[in-house]
Parts: sequence; structure tokens; C-alpha cells
Amino acid sequence: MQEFDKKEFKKNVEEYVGVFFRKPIEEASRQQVYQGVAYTVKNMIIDDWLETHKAYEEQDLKTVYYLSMEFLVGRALGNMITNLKADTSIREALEELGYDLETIEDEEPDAALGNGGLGRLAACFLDSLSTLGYPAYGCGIRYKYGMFEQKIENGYQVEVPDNWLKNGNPFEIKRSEYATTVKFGGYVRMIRDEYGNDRFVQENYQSVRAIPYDMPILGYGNHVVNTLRIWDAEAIDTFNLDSFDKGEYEKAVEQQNLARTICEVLYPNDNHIAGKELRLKQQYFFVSASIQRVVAKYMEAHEDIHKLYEKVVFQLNDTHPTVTVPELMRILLDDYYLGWEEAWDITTKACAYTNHTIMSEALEKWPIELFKRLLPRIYQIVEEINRRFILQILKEYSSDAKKIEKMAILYDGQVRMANLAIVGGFSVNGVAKLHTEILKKQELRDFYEMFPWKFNNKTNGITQRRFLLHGNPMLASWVTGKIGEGWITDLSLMEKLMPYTEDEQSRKEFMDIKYRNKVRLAAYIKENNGIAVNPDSIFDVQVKRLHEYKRQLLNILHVMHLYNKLKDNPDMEFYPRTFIFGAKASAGYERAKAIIKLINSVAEVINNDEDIQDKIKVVFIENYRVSNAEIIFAAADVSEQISTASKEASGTGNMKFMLNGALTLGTLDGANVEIVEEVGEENAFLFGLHSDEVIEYEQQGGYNPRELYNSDRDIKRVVDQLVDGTYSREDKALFAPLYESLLAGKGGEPADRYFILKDFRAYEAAQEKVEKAYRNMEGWAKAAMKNTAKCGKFSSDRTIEEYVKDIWHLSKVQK
Ligand code: 26V
Repeated sequence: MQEFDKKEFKKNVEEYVGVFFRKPIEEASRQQVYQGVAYTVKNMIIDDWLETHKAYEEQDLKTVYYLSMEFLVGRALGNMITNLKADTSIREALEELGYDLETIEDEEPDAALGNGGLGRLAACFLDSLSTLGYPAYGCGIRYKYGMFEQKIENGYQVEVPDNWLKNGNPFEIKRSEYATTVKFGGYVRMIRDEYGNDRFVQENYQSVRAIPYDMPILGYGNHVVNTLRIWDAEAIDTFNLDSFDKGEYEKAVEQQNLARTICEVLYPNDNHIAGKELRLKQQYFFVSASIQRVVAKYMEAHEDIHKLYEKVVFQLNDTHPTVTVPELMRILLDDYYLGWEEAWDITTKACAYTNHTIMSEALEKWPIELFKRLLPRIYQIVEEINRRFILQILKEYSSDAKKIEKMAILYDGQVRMANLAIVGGFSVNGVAKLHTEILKKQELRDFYEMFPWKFNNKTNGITQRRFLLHGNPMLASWVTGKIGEGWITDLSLMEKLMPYTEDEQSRKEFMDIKYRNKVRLAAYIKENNGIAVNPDSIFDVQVKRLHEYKRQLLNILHVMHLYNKLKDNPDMEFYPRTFIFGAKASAGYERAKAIIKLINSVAEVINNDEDIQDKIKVVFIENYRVSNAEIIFAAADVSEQISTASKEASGTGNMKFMLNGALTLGTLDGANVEIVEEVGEENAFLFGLHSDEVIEYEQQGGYNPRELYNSDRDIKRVVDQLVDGTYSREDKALFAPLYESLLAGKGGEPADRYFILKDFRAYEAAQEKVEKAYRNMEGWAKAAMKNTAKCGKFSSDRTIEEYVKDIWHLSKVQK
């Protein structure tokens, strides 16, 4: 990249606007100016992108392919400007054109190709891989519609399609030259080739053309540009639609429909399997296209397919891309004519699997009938993998039928994807220490016993470039002022802030920045929700997907309880609080949607109750997403991480709050455990059941919440308020399903299966400690600063270095 030339930059923006929209820049809309800026910035990185890939080839470097159904990358422009270190100069240039940078950035839609934690983690990993200079591709799907846009109407969530590509995507490049064909259905026929070998060919199938689109992923200040390659489907037009052959015609139409539907939409479920045929098609589609292309690229530069694993490693982001295992086998067996053992050796040395949840609802299983019909050749291969694996179990455990029942890949009419991923690879990792331990001791115990060497932990991380440098510019420049800019690429340096926690002036500066960020969020809330909040109140924030195990219900029940107390004792001591929520619920998840409605109903009642005198405000931020998350984290005082212990595999929002100086109010779950290890228990607020206690209750079939309900008047009162019309005058039955879930359960599930009432008093006590701690501003400021200072471990740069050292074995590019 050449030196930044402001004049040239402005000229380029004007030229793009002129060429694309036939307008002088003075007459262009903000969106048009955004487009001009985006193309100009893309232009600035194009040479680096080319050169990076040339360097990879010349240095013949091993590459990781991060296979993921989701990449929740968010906006690209601001991130690229940050990573180009061109923030100040581009800001200036735009000001001379009459625009401020934020306004232009706001014109970009979020690329929301993911649901939540799992997709955002993939995006943070790509940022770190480039920044650290490792050869990497993200491989995924170019959904036409990403995560839905959430509107709140009358307190209810309404889902609006996210047409993120409607104005085009300035950052992507269509790579038709790498298109491949993916086949579905039909049947497999065995033929004998001219050398007398059995060969398998798929016949009478339907196929689609997979077309890759590449998006650049910039490293920070190092001119390394990796690629996020997402696939779109197009129809294969070898059939003549005018054909009088009816069979031909129908097939052509079917193939067109297949191509049209595959990449249409991201499944907006998180932690729940719907078992939909289209989803399996999506999985095989992007996996087959990616793997075919990887093998072809490898063979362009190498002779020996047997050594594929020396240059290629596939990381499977959850079980969603697990068909990688049989697909790679298929290519090696059917296209390269390898024997089974050779092919299996290569495959199991090239694949590694990350587990992201122990929630049994999310464990992927496919009906054999469906799997076989859609992927007949892949199914044959899975059958053979399963047959051989069962022989291995029998050999090691003689005739232990229980082992086969638990570990078989094909069982009870289903294909169990986690089992396939574990057997078909060399590494299985969890995403936080506690989570990995639970996998080893509970969920995947038998596999751990059989393959202990495969298991390892990789505690998640987040990129400080987006969540501090870009999202909280005031704090970022304060930190740089104190300790220099090294933290941007080495977050462990934040430790150097520790001495400043003892300095009164520094504490004042730190809290002043927090205050200004609260003012910024308050303005956002005013503009988007029409609610006025007080930046002097405690900003208590829970933002994440809505799920019962994350216990937004516990949070809002506690708010209802506080409100009861204030109504009973109007003069009680009370530090003003703003409870902020943000969450999307899966469209079909009724209880989750009821919780959103409840939060909004409670907000409506409390925010408009004059008796409360603004001591409590409740805000539900509409359409929580990556771009507004950056503003929210920067402004938080309290980070709510209150999942039922053992259920949240890691959490990554918890780390973003910590980085921005919020104190964790949480259970000992996921990465909270490690956060508290770093910052010290005295700088967080822990409460509630521990994971082993939860697991023990679960093994006994739950606990009896009725007893609690009958013996604790305050608990009874808030639970009853779910059904007495306090928050649903129009329809008392509105929240009955939530009431029922707490006291009865449904369809055999235990009552209060997430231990909300069980943990209620402990949560209340922790909240009282929060209030008390906040009254001591000195102490709070120290603790907040310590959170920022001690967050070094939670950089995704650290996580990636661990993946490289223990799993991927990559080398950095020399540039
Ligand atoms: C599962 C499913 C099931 C089928 C329908 C679509 C769908 C989409 C996503 C998922 C994955 C759920 C697992 C997940 O997101 N886990 C989260 O991963 C984060 C990154 O490791 C971690 O921080 C969170 O604790 C964990 O819940």
C-alpha cells in the first residue's frame, strides 16, 4: 500500500460517486457517498490482498480452512479503516467533503450471517488470523437474507427480512472462475473400470453450481489480507427449458428451484435443531464446494495427495460442517482412487472439531432416511466409517452394548454428527475450561476414554480491534495515552494499566470516559426507543440471544421484585438503575418471545409510574446486533452473565464487557470462571448454584420449585404477578406459559429446569452488593479499571495462537 494521499482519496470518492450514480458528490445521498468511500477503501487494499496470496503460494504455507455455517462479521468499512490505521486521515478527508465518518459508517448494513456467539467468534478469529499473519480462509454461505431485523411492535418481536445485499456489497468479489458443481440425490451405481477396480458413480442426481464470493479480511497494520469465501448457488443451465421431454423439463425446473432456495436464508435458530432438509442441503452445499476447491488448489501446487494434511487443516465450527469428513473421503476414494486406509489416514489428520454447546437440543442428528436420500454416496461412506468404528469399539470393549449405543455414528435411525466429527478428526475442543471439563466428564465421556489425546480446551476470545479500538475510541485513546499502542496487537499489555488504578486522577479520567459513553448510549436509546435514561444511574446490561438458559427471566423477575419493594417503601435507599436488555428470539420459540413481551410490559408499567421517580428504568433495545453492540458495551457498568451454571459453553459478550470496564454479575459458568480468575472475586459479583450442583439436581430429575414458591412470599408475589394482570391487563393469560414453566414444566420437562427461582435470592443478594459497591465510587472505579487491565487473556489473538500451537501448526507469512 502506498502512503495515504488525502487529495487522491477525495478524488477517488468523487469519481466512484460520479461513475456509479452520475452525480457530483454535493448531490449524492449519504448511501451513495458511503458506496464511494467503500470502493475507495477496497481499492486501497486490493494490492495487499493479491500480494498476500502470492506470498502464501511462494512460501508454500500450511493453511487453515475455518468451515462455518455462520460468520457474524458486522460492518466492514469502519473495521477496515481501523486496521489500515487510516482513521484520522480518512476522517479528515471526509470532513473536507462535508461528512463525518460515523454518519457514513452508519450507512452500511451489518453483514449478519450468523445468529450469535458461534458466528461472532468465527468473525473475531478471522480478524486475529490476519493480524497475526497466518494463512487462513473462512468458508461459508452467502445468505441472501441474514439474521432477521427485529422490530418491537406493541411489546412484541416482529421479524423483518434482512435484505442486506439490496444496495450491493462493495467489498465482495465474485470469483466465477472457481465455480464448482455440487450433487444431490439420485443413486449410486457400482461399475467395474478397465483395470478391474470397483468404482462408485452417482447417477440421476440434481446439481447446482456453487459460485464463490470473496471478502477481504485485513490484519491490523500489517498488510496481510485473508479471505472470507462465501458460496452462492446458481442453476446449471445445460437443460433446455423448451424441451418436449417432460422428464428433462421437470428436472430443469427442480434444479432451478434448488439453486434458488439453498442460499436464501440463514436459519435463525440458536441452540435448537429443527432437522430441516434444506439445512442439510446448505451444509453439504458449502462443504462440498469448499473441500473440492481446497483439494484442487492443493493439487495445482503439489504432487502427492497423501500429504494433503501437511498443507491443509479443516476446523469444523460445531457439527454443522461435519459432512467434511465423508466428503473428503469421497473425493479421495472416488476422484483420486485411494484405498480406504490411505484416505482415512489423510482425512483424520486434516479435520478438527470444536464443540460449542452441551445443550442436548442442539446436538445435531439427521434421520437416516433423509440423509441417505439427499446424499447417497456420502451416506455409504458414513456407513463404512460407522462399521469400522463399531469393530474398533468391539475390539477395545469386547461386547459392551452400552458403548455401542452411546458412541455409534448411526443409531436409532439417525446420523449423529458429533460422533462422526469426533471419530473423523484428530482434535476435539471445548471453548472454555469448565465447558471442556464437562465434555470430558459428562457429555463426551466415552469418547474421552477412548481417545483422550484428541481432547483439548481453547478458551474463546474477542478482538480488541473492534470492541475497544473501534467501538470505544475514547477509552482506546486513553489507554494508548497511558501505556502506548502495543495493546492493539498484544492485549496482555493492558496489565500495565494496573498502577493507574491507584491514581485518583486516572480513575477520574476513566470514569469520565464511562460517563461520556453512557451519554452516547442514552442518545442512541432516546433516538431509537424514545426513552430518556439518566447517565448518572447504574447501567445494568444484559445483551445476548434470548434463551431460557441465559435467564433473562431471572433478571426481569428481579426488576419486578425491586419495583414491589419500592412501591412498598417509597423512601427506601435506592441508587437509580437503568436495566438494559437486547435480545433476538428465534421466530418459533414461544417462551422466548413471551419473555421479550414481558420485559417490554414491565418497562411500560415502571417507566410510566410517577411514584418511582425515575429510580428504575427498563429499556429493551430493538434489533441488538454487532454495530449497536459496540456502543452498548462501551457504556455498561454491570455485565449480566447469569446463565444456569453448566449451560453457557463460554460466552463472549462477558469478555467484551470486561474489556470496556464493566463488572461481571454472574454465575460460575463458561468463561465467567476464567474472567473471575483473572480479575479476582472481589472485582465481580458471583452468585448461584455451581455447575456440579446443577448437574446433580438434573440427574435426580430436578428440584421442587413449588416448595420455594409456597414458602417465600416475595418469590410468590412476583411469580403470581405473571398471571394476575399486573403486566398484562389486556390478557391475563399472556404470561401463563412462563408461570407454568417455573412451577410445572411441560411435556415431561422438569419444573423450573433452569433454576430461576432456586437462584433468585442469591441473585438478589448479589444485586444488593452491586448497589452498595457502586455507592463507593472510588472502589468501583478501581474495580472497573482492573477489569480492563486484566482482560489480556480474552483476546482472540491468544486463542488463535493456542489453536496454531496445539492443533493447526501454521507458520506466519513473511512479508
Ligand atoms: C445451533 C443450531 C442448531 C440448528 C439450527 C441452527 C443452529 C445455529 C447455531 C447453533 C449453535 C449453537 C451453539 C452456540 O452458538 N454456542 C455458543 O458458542 C459461543 C462461541 O463458542 C459460546 O460463547 C456460547 O457460550 C455458546 O452458547
